[in-house]
Amino acid sequence: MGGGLYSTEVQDFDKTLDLKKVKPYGDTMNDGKVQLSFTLPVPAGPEAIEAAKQLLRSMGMDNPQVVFSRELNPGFTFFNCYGNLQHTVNYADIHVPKVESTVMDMHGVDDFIREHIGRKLVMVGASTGTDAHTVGIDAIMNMKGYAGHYGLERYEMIEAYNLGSQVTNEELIARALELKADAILVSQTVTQKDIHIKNCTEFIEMSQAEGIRDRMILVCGGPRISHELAKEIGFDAGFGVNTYADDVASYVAQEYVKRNNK
Ligand code: B12
Repeated sequence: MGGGLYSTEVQDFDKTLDLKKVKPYGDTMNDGKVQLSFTLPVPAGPEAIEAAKQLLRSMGMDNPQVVFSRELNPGFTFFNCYGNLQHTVNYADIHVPKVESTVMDMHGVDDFIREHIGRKLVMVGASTGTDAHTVGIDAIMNMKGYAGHYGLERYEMIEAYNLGSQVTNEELIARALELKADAILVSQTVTQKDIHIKNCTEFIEMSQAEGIRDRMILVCGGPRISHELAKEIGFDAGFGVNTYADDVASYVAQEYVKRNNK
C-alpha cells in the first residue's frame, strides 16, 4: 500500500474509510467537505453569489454554499465557500519518490559521523547561476539555522562552506575541489522558463567532466525541487519546502557511510 504516513488508527476508528476512495473530511467520514476561497472579477450581489455557486458545481461540489462575500474593489468580489466534493482519490496507489534516510537531530548526526566516519564531513553550498535568493541556502547552512533547527555551520562534525548566491557552476565546482568536499549543496529558487533545470543540468555535466560526479554527494534544494526531479537531472537527492539542516545532514552522513562501506 502507498502512503507511508498513513495511520491504521484512523481505519480502526472508522470502518467506512476506503483508502482507494478517499474524500476530504469535515464532520463525518466521506462527507467530502471542503472550504475554498477565490475572487471573481464581477460586482458583489446575488448574481455574483450565483456565479460562485455555479463554479463550485462545475468543480464537482454538491451543496455549494457561499458563506461570506465582499467586494474588494469596484468590480471584484471575494468569496468564502463550502461544498461537498464528489471526487475521490486513490491513496492506496500513491507512491512518491523520497530521500530514504533516517532523520537525526544535530547531536545525533554529530555522533553518527564521529562513530562511523571519524572525521568531519566537508559540505560546500551555494545558490547558483543567476539566482540571488539566499534565504533557503542560509536556512540550511547558517549557524542560526531555521525554525528552531540549527544550520550545518553549527554541527561539530561538519565543516560547512556557504558561498552565497549567484555563484557560477564553475566556481562552485572549483571551490568544492579545492576544499575536498564530500558533498555539494545547490540551491535553486527561480524556476522561470525552467532556468533551474538548465542550470542544474549544466552543473551535473560539469561535475561529470571534472570527474567528481561519483566522488562527491550532489544535493539540490529549493521550493520547486522534488527528490524525483533532482534524481532525473542527475543529483543524488533533492529537498523541497520545509527542509531543515537535520534532513540534509542525516542524508549525506548516511549516504557517505553506505558508499564507503561497499
Ligand atoms: C525574498 C524573495 C526575493 C528577494 C531575495 C533576497 C534574498 N537575499 O534571498 C529578492 C527581492 C532579491 C527577490 C528577487 C527575485 N525574485 Co524572489 N522571492 C522572494 C520570496 C518573497 C521569499 C523567498 C524566501 O526567502 N523563502 C524562504 C526560504 C526559507 O524558503 P526556501 O527558499 O523555499 O528554502 C527552503 C527549501 O526550499 C529548502 N532549500 C532551499 N535551498 C536549498 C538547498 C539545499 C541544498 C537544500 C537541502 C534545501 C534547500 O530549504 C529551505 C528551508 O526549508 C519568494 C516568494 C515566497 N513567498 O516564497 C519570491 C520568489 C521566490 N521570487 C520570485 C521571483 C520571480 C523573483 C525575481 C525574478 C523577480 C524579478 N522579476 O526581479 C527576482 C530574481 C532575482 C534573482 N536574480 O534571483 C518568484 C519565483 C517564481 C518562480 N517559480 O520562478 C517567487 C516565488 C515570488 C513569486 N510568487 O513570483 N526575491
